[in-house]
Order: sequence, then C-alpha cells, then structure tokens
Amino acid sequence: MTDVNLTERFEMANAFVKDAAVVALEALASRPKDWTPSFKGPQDYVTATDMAVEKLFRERVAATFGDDVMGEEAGGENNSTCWVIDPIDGTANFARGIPHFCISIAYRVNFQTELGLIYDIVHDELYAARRGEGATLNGKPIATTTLADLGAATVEVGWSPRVPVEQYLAAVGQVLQAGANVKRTGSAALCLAYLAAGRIDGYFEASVFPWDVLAGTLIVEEAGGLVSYDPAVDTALRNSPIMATAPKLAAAMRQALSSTKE
Ligand code: LIP
Repeated sequence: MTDVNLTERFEMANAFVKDAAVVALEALASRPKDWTPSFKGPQDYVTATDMAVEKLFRERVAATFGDDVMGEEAGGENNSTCWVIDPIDGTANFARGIPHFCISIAYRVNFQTELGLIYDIVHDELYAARRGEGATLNGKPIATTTLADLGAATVEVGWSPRVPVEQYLAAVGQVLQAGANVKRTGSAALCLAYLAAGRIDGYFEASVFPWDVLAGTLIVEEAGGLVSYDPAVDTALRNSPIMATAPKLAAAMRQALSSTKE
C-alpha cells in the first residue's frame, strides 16, 4: 500500500458527510410544493443535491489532499488510488421525499478499498470501516448475523432499469422460493450497511456501479460478511453484479440465484 495518511483522510470524510448532510436536509426542507424530479434516464433520478454534494466533496478533497475523485455525477478517472463517491445513494427515494438515502464514500489505494463510510442522513447513522479494523455504526462495533437458514432470512434484491424485468422477477422468485423475506428499498449502500449491522442477512443486485457499493463492501467484510463483487469492475468501470451475505448464507444464496439462470 502506498504511503498515504489514512487517518487524516478518514477524519476528513467523517467530517464531510456531516457537512454534506446539512446541504441535503436543507434541500429537502426548502423543496417547493410544485417541485418536480429530473431524470438521467428511465426511472434514473438525478437532483441538484446529488451534484451539489459531489461538487462540495471535490472541493474538500482538493483543499486537503489533492487526491483524485471518481463520482457518480461528475465522473473522473477510474484511477487505482482515488476517492469514489455516490453523493446521494437512493436518489429515487430522496427525489420523492422517502427518508431512505445516504452518502457513500470510499477511498481506495491500488484498487483496494481502505476506507468506507455510509451516512444515513435522516437517521443520523454513520456506518464506517477501515480495512483490518472492523466496522462501526456511530462508533460502536457492528457484525452481520450468524443466520444459516435462508428460509428465515431477510434479503434485499435490488432493481434498476439496467436489468431486464424477466431477470429481476426470476431472481426475486428464486429467493422467495428459498423461503426468504425479500425487500427492495432502493439504496445499494444502505443494503450493505444494514447487512453489516445485522438488520438484513443478504443482498443481491444484478447491476451496480463502484460508487454504489465500494464503501459498503468494505463495511460488510469488516463486519464478518462475505461479498462477491467482480474485482475487474474497479478497472473497467462497468456495472457488475454483487452478492453479499452473512457468512453462513453465501452457499444457499448462490444456489438460489444460480437456479435463476436455468
Ligand atoms: C441506486 C442504487 C440501487 C439501485 C438503484 C440506483 P443511485 O443508486 O443504490 O441499488 O437499485 O437503481 O442505481 O442512483 O440512487 O445513486
């Protein structure tokens, strides 16, 4: 790992998410009654707040460390050592005033994620991890469940318009047929944060981007969970499937999803 001061970067990111939360909450509070959402594509919301938070982060990084930044809204070089930010993950929820969204920030060195932070602004819940140092929720250690029975599990199956309807329905059907309670709440990052905190037991989505999941994959792994996410996506910046589970559910979840392909 190159010579980087992770502690200072971790502290900056911790402070940033709280500052950015003010921007997001003020935007929500000042939204006029006739406000209408904007779309980047079918069911793909984008708001001025997404762009404002990412811009603020880029300015903060430029004023402190001068690191490279790759973000959902303004892009950036997919460098091996850089910050990766989703300024508002769960934008569809944020756009509709549904209180289930977050800021997701990862810092990676040589394509290995070293820092991960997910801040659920509305509920003031900061999920965080440094590689090798465990995962926390508001500073307190968290861990995935030890559940071994998919029939007793709660599993999130994420959806986006990038996934054919039939493929999504098949995945949901197979996980339901395995006995799990299936949810879809609209934020990959919060799925991973909830998994790390033991609130759910598994998460699958057929198409996610690095900014959706890099912070969350580290937090889940540091909380004892297992993550299957195509490492090549870091270099190719293509959307890729992700499966994350409590440690004893990985085989059953993979089996359920593999039967989707039949
Ligand atoms: C969202 C992801 C979510 C996916 C949504 C969307 P965004 O990211 O977190 O898992 O199902 O379609 O892609 O756009 O809110 O940052």
